[in-house]
Amino acid sequence: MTNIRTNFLIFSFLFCSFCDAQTTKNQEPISIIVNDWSSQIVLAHITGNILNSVGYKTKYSFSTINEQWGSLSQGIDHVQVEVWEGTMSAMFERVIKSGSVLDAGSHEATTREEWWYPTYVEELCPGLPDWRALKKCSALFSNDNSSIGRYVAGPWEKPEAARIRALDLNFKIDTVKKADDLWSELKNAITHNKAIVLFNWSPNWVEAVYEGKFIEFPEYHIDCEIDPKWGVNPDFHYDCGNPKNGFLKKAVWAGLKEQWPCAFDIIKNINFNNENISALAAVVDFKKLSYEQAATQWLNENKSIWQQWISQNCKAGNIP
Ligand code: TMO
Repeated sequence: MTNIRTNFLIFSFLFCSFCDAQTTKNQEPISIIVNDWSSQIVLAHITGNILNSVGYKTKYSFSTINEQWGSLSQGIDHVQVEVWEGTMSAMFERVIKSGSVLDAGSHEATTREEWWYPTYVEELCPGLPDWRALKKCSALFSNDNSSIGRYVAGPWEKPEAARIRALDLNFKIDTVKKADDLWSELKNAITHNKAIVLFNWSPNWVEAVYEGKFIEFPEYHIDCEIDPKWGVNPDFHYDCGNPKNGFLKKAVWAGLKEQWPCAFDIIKNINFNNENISALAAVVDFKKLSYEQAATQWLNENKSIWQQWISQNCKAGNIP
């Protein structure tokens, strides 16, 4: 009697804890990374809402682009919806190789991250967008009446100092703390018709609102980063610009595929083009809606698009 009872208890304990573990695992929130620029945050919220619509729990987790790879590799965070080639390819390729992170496919959008100016600056500094014009006009970009120009950099690591040295530009770097600081610098310069050159990227809200161009540095080539002899300066690396037509990818923690298979399918299908992303960023940075409002508005207006990203066997209530 005691034996049967004990066996039953052990059996039910094992059996139920197994069941619970399965459902609990599936119902754990999927952690979506949010970074510090608007389109990424809106896309993260769009992704979260789509995953919620089929029954998954989600949460948002702030991370810098440098710190995110550790938490994504360890399964502390699970989804990154905007992997930019220009700022992230080196780390991305490393975690893909290690097997801890999966490439969840590319968006249609192509990307560029580079020095940028509003078009009227061409009248002040003829020869732009060719980078050699900056050599003659550095004083125009000065903020302290010196001959040294000021480049306003974003809070994301780029080889700017190396480029300035390799191309022998008379410029100093002023690094702002957040994206909004770039935009207030830009608006201030435009208001006063003052020369400015700052970090910008595409797709972004700026191109939806202002006319401007990227500086054309010598065309990027991988050898520019690894062989000093390559390019206009035989002594230094980085005598070139950032890549043009860079990729924009999605990445997930490798375990996501087994733990939340429908989520994996959905994330692979998520796809935005340049216009979509630029418009979504403008809704926040120009029209001043919140990230969540921008996401909800897009979801309401584009049901036919995002519902196609959900495969038949993953419709609500039926998620494996
Ligand atoms: C990573 N970013 C899009 C801000 O250049």
